[in-house]
Parts: sequence; structure tokens; C-alpha cells
Amino acid sequence: MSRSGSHSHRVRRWCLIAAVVAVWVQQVEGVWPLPQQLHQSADRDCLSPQRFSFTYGRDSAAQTGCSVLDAAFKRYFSIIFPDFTTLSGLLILSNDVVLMFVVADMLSVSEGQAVLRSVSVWGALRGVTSCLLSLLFFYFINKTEIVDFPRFAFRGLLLDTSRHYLPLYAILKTLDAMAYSKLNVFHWHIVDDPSFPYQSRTFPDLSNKGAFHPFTHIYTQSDVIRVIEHARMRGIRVVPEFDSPGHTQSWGKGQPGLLTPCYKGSVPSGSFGPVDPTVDTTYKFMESLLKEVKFVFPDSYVHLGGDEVSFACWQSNPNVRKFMEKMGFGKDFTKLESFYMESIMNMTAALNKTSIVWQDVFDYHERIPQDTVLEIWKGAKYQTELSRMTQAGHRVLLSAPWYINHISYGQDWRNSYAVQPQNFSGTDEQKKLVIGGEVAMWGEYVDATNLSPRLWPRACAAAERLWSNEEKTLNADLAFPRLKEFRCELLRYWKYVCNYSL
Ligand code: CP6
Repeated sequence: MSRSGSHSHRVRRWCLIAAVVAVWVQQVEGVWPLPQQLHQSADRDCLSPQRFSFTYGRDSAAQTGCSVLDAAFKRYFSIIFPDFTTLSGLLILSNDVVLMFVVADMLSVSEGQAVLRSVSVWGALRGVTSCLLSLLFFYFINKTEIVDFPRFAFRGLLLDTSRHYLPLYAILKTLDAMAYSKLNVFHWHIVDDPSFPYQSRTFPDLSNKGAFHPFTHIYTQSDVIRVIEHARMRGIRVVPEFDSPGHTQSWGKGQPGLLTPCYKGSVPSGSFGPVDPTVDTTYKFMESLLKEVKFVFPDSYVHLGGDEVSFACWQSNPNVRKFMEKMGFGKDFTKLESFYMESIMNMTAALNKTSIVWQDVFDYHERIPQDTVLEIWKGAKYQTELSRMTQAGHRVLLSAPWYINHISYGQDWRNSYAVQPQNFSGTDEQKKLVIGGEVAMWGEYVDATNLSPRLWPRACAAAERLWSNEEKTLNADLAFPRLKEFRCELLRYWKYVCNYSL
């Protein structure tokens, strides 16, 4: 009694000091992305670790044992009370402050109690994030009512692990920050021309020969499982990209015969071009690889690339020219590219996966399976592209205005923030086909040393654009103080969770 009494006394005294600090500092609330509806009063409750617990509502569909929510409680508890988890290791101490989870759309905090209602576990998970990451400030939480839901279902972030290898911790840390800003798709551009770090079970030579280093610069099967599980626990799906037929130089090292030999006059030049679309072995290989991908990556989407295919090598190769003639493609190499993409999109469909492809595939090709998602990456006239793609009835992802690997001096997050994904000429039906967008962090000039500062908080601008109500987030000047505060929150939490002891 005397021990816990003196402790709560200490905490209460500390709270009093913190209250003064909080009133002074807390001029703006750092809720990012902005909830659809937010009502805050000046009244506040003080949290202390002893009086803090999570429980599931009696009628909740989710109960103790829901691994995603249980783990989120534990994670956030140790973030909010970092000293306590190491001291006591206890999560539930008493019931003064209760987070009740009723899986049935409203988060409200009142009289020492918070109630969170959500139709899904994933919604509840986002609610916990808003409540404990953004609303909670120095142990204080204002009385708040929030109604929230995302504007777009697909809120992605692309990391490129081929130009520079990213160690596992850098990926996990990125997933954490994604969860904080409510991004929900990790687009893993795992392989490309420079290196093939994915360690394939079926084709181990791909990374043995194609990675920057066969042991240290690879993602093993267990690494991949770890990434997927870390993401799942934070409500993030992992969509792998195996980009072909272009961007495949590294594939050729471990899979002889896959790439097209380029010719100089009538003799092979010794260099190689895109995947050879004229031979059966290519399709057999791709089918085996995609089967493995289906097995390893549980998400229903697979990104098949299809961008920036250079035709010069195909053109130089006499076998390819002969094939073109036989197929009646004339001199139109876009037809050859389409032929290849169509066959791997069909393979993917046969594996019960939905394909995502870069816009090039649409630009060159009329016959694309209707459920294929098209991703826009070219900056010029992306509004026209949005109109055309949705006119054709395709679902679309917008990435072109969010190439945040490009940097400049000053507040360039404002460019990302100003993007209006549905501002193109089209019907309401067409606008609904924009399922979201992606922040892209291409890896030419990015490795683990500069990834985080280049991503955050800049990616948050796109995250808010994809989550929040457009009318309520038109003014970047009004958003800036919240963004500044959110940056501090990211720093605060990274201090405790960035060490994944690898
Ligand atoms: N790699 C791959 C890239 C790019 C693309 N695909 C790219 C192109 C232009 C810019 C940035 C990235 N590096 N495989 C295009 C989708 Cl500005």
C-alpha cells in the first residue's frame, strides 16, 4: 500500500508539472492524418501506467486472443510507458482507464474511459493508433470524439531494395512509421536491374549470382516472413513486385537463357536486353517463379511491373525479328511487349492473384484483364491518364505526383499535399475507380543511412491526402503545425521501437 501509494503520489505530482507544460505547449493537436470528424474539449484526463489497461467490450467480436489487437496494446503500452514495461512487464494493472473495443464506427474518450468501436479489427487497430499515438500527449489525453474512416482503400509506399540493399531493420522501421501515418500497403520493389536480393527457394542462383552479396545482401525466406508478419501486425499488406520483362539485368546472372542476347550486326554482342519473350523456357520459368511468389506472399495482389522496356536489343536480335514476323507484329515492338505481359497476367490470374502493372502496359495494350490495377508513374499529364484508364473501366493507383525520392530545398511536402487524385475529367463512377496511391522511394540515391530522413515526415503529406477528407485538408498552412508535431511523435516513438535487435 505504502509503496504503490507513494508511487501514484509521485505520478500525480509529475502530472501536475506536465499539465502546466502541456497547456503551454499543446496549442495544436497532432492528429495526423486528420480524422474525418474530430471534436475535442479542453478537459483532459491524466494517464498513469498503474491505472491503465485495455479490455475488449463484452459484446465485441474481437476478444483477448486476437493476436493483432493484443500485440498492438502491448506495443503501445511500452511506447507510452517505456520505463514501466521493463520494470513490471505488466500490461493490465487496474481498470481506471479502460480502452474498450467493440467490434461493431466511433472513438470517444470520456470520464476516465475510452470506447472504440470499429467494424473490423483493422479499423480498431487504426483507432488505437490515433488514440495512443496522436491524442495522448505527455500522459494527458483530451476528451475527444472521433469518427474516422479512410478516403482511399489503397495507401501505399514503395521501397526499392535493388538499387541499394536495405537491411531488415530499415524495412521494419519503415513499416512502423507507415502504421503511424495509416499507410496500409508496402509495395516491395524487391528486385530490379542492379541486384536480385530475394532468395528464391525454386531458383537459388538468382540471388546467389544476382545479389550484391550472396549471403549478406539477400532477403531469406525467414526475412520475408518477418517483414510480412511485422506488416500484418500493423495492418499493412505486402505487395511484392517482380518487374519484367525490362529491369531484369540481375535476373540473367542466375538464370542463363532468360534474357534476350543483343546483337551487333550478325553476331551476339555479349550484352543482354529484356526477358526473351520468344522462347517457351521463359514462360515456364516465370510460371514457376510466380507460383513461388504466390506461396510466399499471401496478399491477393502481385505487382508485375511492365515498365520502361527498351526495344533496341529485341530489334537487334534475329530470332526476335523472326518471331515478330511469325506473329504478325510487323515492326511494332509494343505488340511483342503486350504479348509477353498478357501471358504473365493470365498466369497470375490462373494463380488467383490480382495483377498490378505500371501504366506502360495500358499505354501499349488494349487487352488487359479487367480486374488488373494500373499504376500511373509518369509525371506528365497524369490527369489525362487517369481519365483514359478509368474510362476503360480499370482500377487505378496514382504514384506520379508522389515520387518523393526527388528532393529539393525547403518544404516540398507541400507538393505532395496539394495533389488531388480525383481531379480529372470523368464521371463519378470513374472517380471511384481511383482506389488510392503510392509514395515511391526509388533507391538510386537512397540506402539505410538516408532512407528515414528522406521518407519522413514527407511521406506523411501523401498519407493524409489518401486518408483524410479533401475539403478539410485543402490548406497546407493549417496542416503545417500538425505535421511538425507528428514529426516529433515519430521521433519519440522511434526512440523506443527502432531497435529490432538483429
Ligand atoms: N525503376 C523501375 C525506376 C523507375 C521505374 N521503374 C523510375 C523511373 C523514373 C523515375 C523514377 C523511377 N527507377 N523499375 C518507373 C516505374 Cl523519375
